[in-house]
Amino acid sequence: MFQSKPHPDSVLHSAHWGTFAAHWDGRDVEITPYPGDPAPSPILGNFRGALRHQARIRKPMVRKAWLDNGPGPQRRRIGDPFVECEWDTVLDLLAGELARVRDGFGPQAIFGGSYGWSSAGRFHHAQSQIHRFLNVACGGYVRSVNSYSAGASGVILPHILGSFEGVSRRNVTWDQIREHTDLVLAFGGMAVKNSMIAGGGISRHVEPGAMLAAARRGCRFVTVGPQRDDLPEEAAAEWLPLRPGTDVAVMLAMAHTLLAEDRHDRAFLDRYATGFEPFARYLRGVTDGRPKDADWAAAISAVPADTIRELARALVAGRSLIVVSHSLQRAEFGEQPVWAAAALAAMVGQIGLPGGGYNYALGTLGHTGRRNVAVPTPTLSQGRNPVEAFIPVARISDMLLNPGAPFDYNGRRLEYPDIRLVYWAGGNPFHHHQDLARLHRAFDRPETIVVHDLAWTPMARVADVVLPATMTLERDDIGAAGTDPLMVAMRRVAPAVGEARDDYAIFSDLAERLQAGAAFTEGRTVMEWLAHLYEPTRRALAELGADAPSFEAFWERESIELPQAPDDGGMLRGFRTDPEANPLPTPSGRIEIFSETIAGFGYDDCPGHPVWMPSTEQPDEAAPLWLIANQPATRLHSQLDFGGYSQSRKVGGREVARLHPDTAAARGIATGDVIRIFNARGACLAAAELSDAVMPGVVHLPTGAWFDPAPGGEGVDDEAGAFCVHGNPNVLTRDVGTSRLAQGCCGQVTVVECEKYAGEAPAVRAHVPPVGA
Ligand SMILES: Nc1nc2c(c(=O)[nH]1)N[C@H]1C(S)=C(S)[C@@H](COP(=O)(O)OP(=O)(O)OC[C@H]3O[C@@H](n4cnc5c(=O)[nH]c(N)nc54)[C@H](O)[C@@H]3O)O[C@H]1N2
Ligand SMILES: Nc1nc2c(c(=O)[nH]1)N[C@H]1C(S)=C(S)[C@@H](COP(=O)(O)OP(=O)(O)OC[C@H]3O[C@@H](n4cnc5c(=O)[nH]c(N)nc54)[C@H](O)[C@@H]3O)O[C@H]1N2
Ligand SMILES: [Mo]
Repeated sequence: MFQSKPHPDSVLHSAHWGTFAAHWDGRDVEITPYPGDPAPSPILGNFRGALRHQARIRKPMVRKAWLDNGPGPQRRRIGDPFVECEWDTVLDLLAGELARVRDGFGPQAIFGGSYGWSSAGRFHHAQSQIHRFLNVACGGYVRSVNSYSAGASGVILPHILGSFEGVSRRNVTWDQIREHTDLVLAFGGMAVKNSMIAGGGISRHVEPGAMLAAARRGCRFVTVGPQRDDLPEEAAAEWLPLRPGTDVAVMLAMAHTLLAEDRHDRAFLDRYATGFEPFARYLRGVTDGRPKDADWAAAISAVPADTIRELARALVAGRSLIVVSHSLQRAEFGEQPVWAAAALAAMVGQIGLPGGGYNYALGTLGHTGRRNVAVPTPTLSQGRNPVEAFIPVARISDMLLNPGAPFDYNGRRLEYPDIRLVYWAGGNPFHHHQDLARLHRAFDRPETIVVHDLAWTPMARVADVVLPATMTLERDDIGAAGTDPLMVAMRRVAPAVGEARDDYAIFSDLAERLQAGAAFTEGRTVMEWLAHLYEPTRRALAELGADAPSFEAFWERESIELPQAPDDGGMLRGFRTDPEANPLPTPSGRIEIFSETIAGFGYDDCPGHPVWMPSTEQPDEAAPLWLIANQPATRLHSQLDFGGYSQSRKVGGREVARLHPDTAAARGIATGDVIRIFNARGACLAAAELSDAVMPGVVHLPTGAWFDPAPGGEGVDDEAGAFCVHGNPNVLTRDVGTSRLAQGCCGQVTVVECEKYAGEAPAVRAHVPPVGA
């Protein structure tokens, strides 16, 4: 797939999935992974065939109906025709529309949350660019808070442990695990296809090697979850199949075992935690008459009771680490597994020890398990946003459908703003959001939708104004992440396709038309910006006495190594060492097993200590199977779905859904069959693959296949929901918040039925541009 030796004319570049050398021969790119990377990601293969793919947007385009009828609520459909526009014309039109909304309704009528991963470069980072533009030129915007990744954990961890970063990114490292850990108990696993990714770039994929070394030393890895391959072969792991959404029952039962057998660390709890007593009463069943013992949890989770008890004992028998992946909390009541695991780890008493305790989300991204960079990395200032209104990021359909309606969030009662204009750059809501039929209806409400993207994603196809953005390989930038030692001069590999322009160039020209040109550009060219963003890093390097080349020298060398902070366990180690001097930033300064603050909110869906609450959606006759809709192994989200590697893993152009041979046999399904996966919200087609790595009763369909409604262009029926012929699971997922506390997304699991598709399956046309393009 890759060239082993870089082409002599290749330049260094970087993506969220790895550092690489690239060479453009006028038709395609040759990619060579960074030589220092022990396990390069195959996702690099998605650059093959991508630059000049027909899915690229080549000209500014305006949706015909919007051009003809003007701004206003309207039916927007994926199959709508578009009209080409010259840059000057479209920028005049858009500047006029932005001014109309800003001056008529105020910036609180503009939704600029623009959630999405965009690309690795820190200057052309689309989120930074759009937020800076809206602040400088439009007086601000309605923003979104938290993420689809960590919607529930991002809100609950500050209440109970104090700092999200301190429990995820600056905690236990892979080096500590190699050396110290005896048992890693990973709820949701630590799939290496996930840790291949790190926002801003990743030069070395160390996880498989670290797991191999630890396993060889005798470290035991256990993955708990519906799929076996959430831990790699290197970990030589045990797999405990678990019914989706039932982890909390298992965690509580482990806690119960420690309590009943008096194996919990009472001295640790006394010194470092608060609120253990009410939790212990709940474990014993004093409050509800139901002890949370292993037999109770076995019936709920399908994990045998003896296994639960044995693992609980193993947790206190040596150095143990409890890991909870993001996936567990991307579900209804997703706050609970994050909190229950913290309570269990507090009872084990190893929080803050090398290689032990609790590391939230270790291995779900390449940001965790590493030392942090000791100097600041380049960041573009976004300016100040004076608009107060915001939404928890996954409440977008709720906001657009119910302007003025109240909602709860983290102890506050808020109101959805009334949005007239939606502006998106660097994200794909038809990838990231749930219940796409509902999202589709929600996008009928705004008066105008603007999108910058490099390709005709479904989001671009429902927009009114579509501006072609360059892709990362078509511009110069700096790649850096706070968790990677390599800072990369990302040099331009290929000329821009068609009339595509950098987001920065587009926003500069729009700002100029809105009398904010100089404030936006500060008079800098792209190269001057890169030098400007580089300077704080260079200064900090010089202060440390480290190698601190000038910008020109850095650009010439193409990369520099940044010094790393010590592997010191961060906040939790400091707390353990001296809890009086280094209290946790929680109200009590300790680990909160009971939170007065959360209890004070009075939410029945997130009470004052961790509790077991089954999802309100359970398999039934109409939808007897669990669907796992997780991160794809073949790309980052929906990015470059049309690229070489992603395409090579589809079957008949469709995404692959895995199911257990027994589940398949009961439905007469064989590997390679086109299947229809459906529930009350919609349906999608996928190519079946039988696999015993998936537990019976579960269908696994990763996200990222572009939403492709059935022929006729509509594909979204008010009655039948959305029908996607390509395999996007978000036509099936549920658009509800995790709880009133965090309002995170619940995209990870839902319930479905599936069947062999009868008749001729419609061809996938997801990557064919719309009429007029
Ligand atoms: N059912 C379900 N849904 C999920 C998840 C799940 O597990 N299950 N996971 C969720 C999670 S954790 C996340 S983070 C989200 C991810 O959701 P997103 O971040 O929205 O997904 P991406 O596909 O990364 O979208 C990035 C978009 O930016 C475009 N882009 C790239 N570079 C540039 C650029 O320089 N300029 C511009 N203008 N555009 C650019 C790409 O073409 C792409 O369309 O999805 C969430 N959705
Ligand atoms: N290749 C690739 N890697 C990625 C991404 C990508 O798009 N592609 N996205 C990145 C991003 S933005 C994020 S936020 C992270 C997300 O990281 P995660 O959310 O952790 O990743 P997922 O693959 O969605 O889920 C991991 C596993 O959890 C298991 N699981 C699902 N439900 C349950 C459950 O109820 N209980 C248990 N115990 N296990 C369950 C599934 O078997 C699944 O394979 O991944 C990152 N890594
Ligand atoms: Mo994410």
